[in-house]
Amino acid sequence: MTRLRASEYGDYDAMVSALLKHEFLPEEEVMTLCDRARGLLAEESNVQLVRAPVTVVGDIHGQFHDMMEMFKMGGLAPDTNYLFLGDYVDRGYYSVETVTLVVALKVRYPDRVTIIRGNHESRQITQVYGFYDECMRKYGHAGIWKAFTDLFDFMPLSAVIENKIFCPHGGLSPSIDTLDDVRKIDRFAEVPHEGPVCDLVWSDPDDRAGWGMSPRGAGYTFGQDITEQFNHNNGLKLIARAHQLVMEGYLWHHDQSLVTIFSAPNYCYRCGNQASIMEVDDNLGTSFLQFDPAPRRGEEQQAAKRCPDYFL
Ligand SMILES: [Mn+2]
Repeated sequence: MTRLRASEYGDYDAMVSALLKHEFLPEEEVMTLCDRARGLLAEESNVQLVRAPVTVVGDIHGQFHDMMEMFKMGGLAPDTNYLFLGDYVDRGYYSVETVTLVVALKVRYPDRVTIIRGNHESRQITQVYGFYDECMRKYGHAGIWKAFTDLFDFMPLSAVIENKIFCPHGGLSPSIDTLDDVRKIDRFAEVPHEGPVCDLVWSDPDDRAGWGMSPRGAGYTFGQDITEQFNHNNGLKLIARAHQLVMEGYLWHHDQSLVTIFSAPNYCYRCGNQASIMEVDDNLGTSFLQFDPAPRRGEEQQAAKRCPDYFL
């Protein structure tokens, strides 16, 4: 693994501190950060092994101030280990600040912070749902968007906590029976329109058994039988995933063999939901910390009536 030189830790400490204070990061520093992160992520597995204890975070979607509320509750790296399940960008007004901080935490604390790819960590989706426009607005050209979306290709597709809790952004795939099937994928590319990578970031659990068509138009729905078979085949106790708005911030499915975690409170500044993060202790016990949004500020105050669909 490419390690920071001792002198560089100080640089990244300063960068993390500045980002936590919501200071603007100059373009050259963002570029350097993305370069460094790419080197780190390139070495990681498609199923990145994570040690307990760890706190698992679902979708954030550019709600930077709410992420600060989350850190107040959950603690900050390196005191708290974090696993972020993707969807850092789009929808909210602070995708740039959010993804920059998450990546900076990864670079500063590579063994304590794990980041995986969500369906929004994609060139195509970010051009429609806000991140591209925000980069243009904040940096004046598409270079920062290109640097981040190039980095997204290197993010792991999933993580596994102590080989017992499997964590993709979305869900399972009919093309994947085992964790080794995931490990064999060549992931270093844009999220495709179909196939196992697409399914890992797009699929959802469902009350109906078996595989179903997804109303999202990408990935599949899968029933309790699929989840239980997958967990049994792979010696897993749980699948923990994000990707769906759930009003309490977390929701158990499939007789507690799968859980959804959603970490964007009052999603899109209008959904009225609580958010949560999941703490996994040394014995792989799980507990949920729920949190409400930070007070609205700036553009957030004009945010009502946006977000006509919540599928993405
Ligand atoms: Mn998603």
